[in-house]
Amino acid sequence: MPPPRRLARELAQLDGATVRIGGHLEDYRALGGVAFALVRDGSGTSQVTLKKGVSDPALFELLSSLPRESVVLVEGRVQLSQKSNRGVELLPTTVSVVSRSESPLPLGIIDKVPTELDTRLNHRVIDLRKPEVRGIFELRAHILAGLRSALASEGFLEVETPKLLRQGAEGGATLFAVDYFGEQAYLAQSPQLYKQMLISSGFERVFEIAPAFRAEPSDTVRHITEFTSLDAEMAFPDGAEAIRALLETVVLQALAHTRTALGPSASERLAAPSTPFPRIPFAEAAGWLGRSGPPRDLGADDEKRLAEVVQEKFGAPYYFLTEFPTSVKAKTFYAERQESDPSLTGYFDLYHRDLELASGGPREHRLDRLEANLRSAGLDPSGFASYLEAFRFGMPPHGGFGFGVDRLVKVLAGLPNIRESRLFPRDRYRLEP
Ligand code: AMO
Repeated sequence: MPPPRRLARELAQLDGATVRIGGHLEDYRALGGVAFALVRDGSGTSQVTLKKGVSDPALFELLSSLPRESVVLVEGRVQLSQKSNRGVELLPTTVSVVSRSESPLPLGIIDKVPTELDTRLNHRVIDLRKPEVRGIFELRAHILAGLRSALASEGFLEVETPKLLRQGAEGGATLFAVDYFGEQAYLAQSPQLYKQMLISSGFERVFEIAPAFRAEPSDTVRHITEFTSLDAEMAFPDGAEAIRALLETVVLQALAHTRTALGPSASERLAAPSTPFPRIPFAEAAGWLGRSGPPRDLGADDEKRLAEVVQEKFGAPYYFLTEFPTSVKAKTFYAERQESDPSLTGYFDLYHRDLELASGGPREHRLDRLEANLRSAGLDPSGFASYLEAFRFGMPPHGGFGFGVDRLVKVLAGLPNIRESRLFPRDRYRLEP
């Protein structure tokens, strides 16, 4: 019986033991009378040390001829060693090749030469072997766990809604059509209609973390065609402010959870931002930007300028843009128009510098007004019969938000491009791997 396989991070506790390690052969270097092989597993890298006159000469031959990234199993004795960077090394007795890598590699794992993002994504399986790339997904997993536990502790029930739909919720231009047994169906752009319907079912507080699909033709560092949306919806919110306060709490708790999980290795980007985040009415922001005429949605240049002004005035990275004009949200038929001024909604966006992270607000829960909103968005209410049914038999006032998880990961990991926040991103030009 061979000894059990151990992970690189366990070796320091196993001085003197005979163990097996297994993983990718990251590097092999011969220096005079000694040679070092680095074997990487999911926990880190082990140093295998071969010594002339001590180790089997066949092992030098085998390891020196093996292409990098081949998978090997190495059996040997663990020895603590001041000379090794890791403080521990493995003195091998046998090496078996489990899977020989082809050579050359499409991209290097340990070479410091920068590789184009496109090349990295084309060979993503190899790219993901780099510890710093894998670290993004460890961070992502902590952020997701933090978001989940934040919402659960606020009394939200996690739900899953269908992703194959008969109608869109976020405008026709970004719908992906699917042939559904001869019928036209669409991939969900968001769980918007379903999270609202669950409020009518009496679920009170729900959230979902799931893929959302948008046929987004623009090739930017912040748009992808498949993203992860965190959606929350609550009954009887105490105005838009209660929804913003929830979003703020969720961001703070997710950051706190991630800091705790990562401990001392947590980066500065995870530090708690001061609260409350500034709340800036849309009209005021438009004024700062020197805009005149009817309100228009912000473009990328406006967002950049706005972020600079907010930085100057408040020194705050996170802020809310509030009270979106009804005309800017004309397509957002589910957004409630303000009672006191129907030219405004209670809708808001959460920004981190110039990047929109989330949108939300109070919903229209009155059937007649909702139908009117649908019509003014150019939509036929008869196409939304099952959604509208939820409003016919008693619908509580409600509200919530949609939060782009990949954008949050982009910010917190300091990534230049949102594509790097996903294992296998999808965009206008990329459908594999
Ligand atoms: P919205 O369309 O603003 O609102 O989307 C919510 C958040 O989702 C993220 N997002 C994207 N992330 C990456 N690539 C994309 N193509 C993309 N599109 C959107 C953004 C955005 O802020 N139903 C409403 C939410 C609500 O009212 O509850 C909605 O979907 O971070």
